[in-house]
Amino acid sequence: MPQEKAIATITNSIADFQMITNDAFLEKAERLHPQIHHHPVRPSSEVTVRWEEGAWRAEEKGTVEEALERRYGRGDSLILDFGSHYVGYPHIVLKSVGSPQDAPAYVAVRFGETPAEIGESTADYHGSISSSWLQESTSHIDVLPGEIPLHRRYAFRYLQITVLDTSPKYRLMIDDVTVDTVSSADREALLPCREDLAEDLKKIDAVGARTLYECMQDVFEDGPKRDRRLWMGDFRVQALVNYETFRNFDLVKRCLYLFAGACMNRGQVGACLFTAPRVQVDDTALFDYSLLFVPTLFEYFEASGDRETLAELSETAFTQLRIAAERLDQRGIVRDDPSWWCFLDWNSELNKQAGAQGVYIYCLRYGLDIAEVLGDEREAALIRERLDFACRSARESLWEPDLGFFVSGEDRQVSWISQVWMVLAGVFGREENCALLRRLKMVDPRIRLISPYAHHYYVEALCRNGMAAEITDYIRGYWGKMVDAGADCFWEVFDPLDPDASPYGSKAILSYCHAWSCTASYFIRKWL
Ligand code: RAM
Repeated sequence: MPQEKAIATITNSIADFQMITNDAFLEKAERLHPQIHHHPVRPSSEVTVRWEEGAWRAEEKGTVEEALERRYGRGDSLILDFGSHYVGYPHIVLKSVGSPQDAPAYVAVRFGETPAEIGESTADYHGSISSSWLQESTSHIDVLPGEIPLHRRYAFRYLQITVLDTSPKYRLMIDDVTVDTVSSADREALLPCREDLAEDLKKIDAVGARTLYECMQDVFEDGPKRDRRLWMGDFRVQALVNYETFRNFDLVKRCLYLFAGACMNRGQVGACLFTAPRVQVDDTALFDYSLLFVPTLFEYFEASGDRETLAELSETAFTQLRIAAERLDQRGIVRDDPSWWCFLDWNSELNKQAGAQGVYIYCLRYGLDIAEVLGDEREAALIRERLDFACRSARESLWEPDLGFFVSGEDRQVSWISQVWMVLAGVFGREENCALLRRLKMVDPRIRLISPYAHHYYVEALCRNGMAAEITDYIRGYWGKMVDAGADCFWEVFDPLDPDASPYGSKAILSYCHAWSCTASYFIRKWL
């Protein structure tokens, strides 16, 4: 695939962007600011990283004590392994030995969630998103003993320290290395998974729960390395896993209030939010992400029983459905366009029209649930009407009986994700849905699922259609393969057929602890 095709368009700032705030909602979100749990962690060994059999691998070199006894001069380097993935603030104290320190120590540090980020040259990075996400830093230390000044929070398992210079008269030693790890998830609160599960599934569940733990910070972050922010699509699936694991309802509630408290034009929920220096919705609108506020709100109510929040935020949910309805053409089909208007997945060849229609219908159903629970008959009637229209239109304009698939866009593309969302939308009944899912597997259309996020919705479609018996093998074959490849947390992108795939044109910039991939734990705990 040519490079330009592999790199996704990730900007779609809207020209007349405005932020619409609701101060009462933002104040509620502020009051729900989570407590952050701190745990100090030390490295567990020294490793070397090298390229072997087509991948960067870490190999044990010795103990941390041995590394701390060594003296380091210009050009020397060491790599410490913390034994698993952590998010936190590292403290690295250096001291000088030999003659008095007659020049600053000049050191570089690099952090890697995987050995690849240590092995690959960051100077060669030419990806489509900022290189500033690469976790490295250089600094001068004028007075030793002293700490390497690191102000950022890092997400990593591996830490490389390289001495760029000392002086001919003194050497460096490492006095102490710790990391103050942080998460708003209480690790004591993690519900145990079923005892009788097979060991490999327990391992997959543990990696999923760890992924969520690492991403639970001030908000549900998409990835603690990158983008470190609240994305609606990621948040929806994180909340689902959270209900089965840490059950931190307040963090979900906080994020719901943040999205509702800082909307885009006309009250549209933004694709993502920043929380510092102040709450700010990004100027990116994604059709599916805005809509996913609706199921996220309803599922929060189902899990927590918090009817007050459901009532207070219902108008925000209904607004998303109204705005989405405006995008329908006269046939009742979501209008397509060449920009990055809808997400669904990272497949750069994917046409989003049919998938978007599916998301719209799926979210209408949750909207109906909300209206019914609240006894809002007027809204319920309106949604029922929209539902009928959108389903009928999908059957008439997007269903291709000769192919046995839903088609998308002008070129009538058949993709995996279009079928998945149409099944989830319930455009047909269960029997037809099951037949469609079986046909999908058999025919295996070329436009396949790339991100763990898209794989989530495929597995969800199986579960909701009584095909949960098939998910065990699927979880093993997808999330299990990441574990086999050494994942401490699940990755942002994983395509078993193209292990080097990256939507940003580089593997070094990928997030290897990415929230939307933690949902194996949800399926294992809720559906197996
Ligand atoms: C990336 C992140 C995020 C995702 C968006 C669409 O920036 O991976 O998790 O939700 O894309």
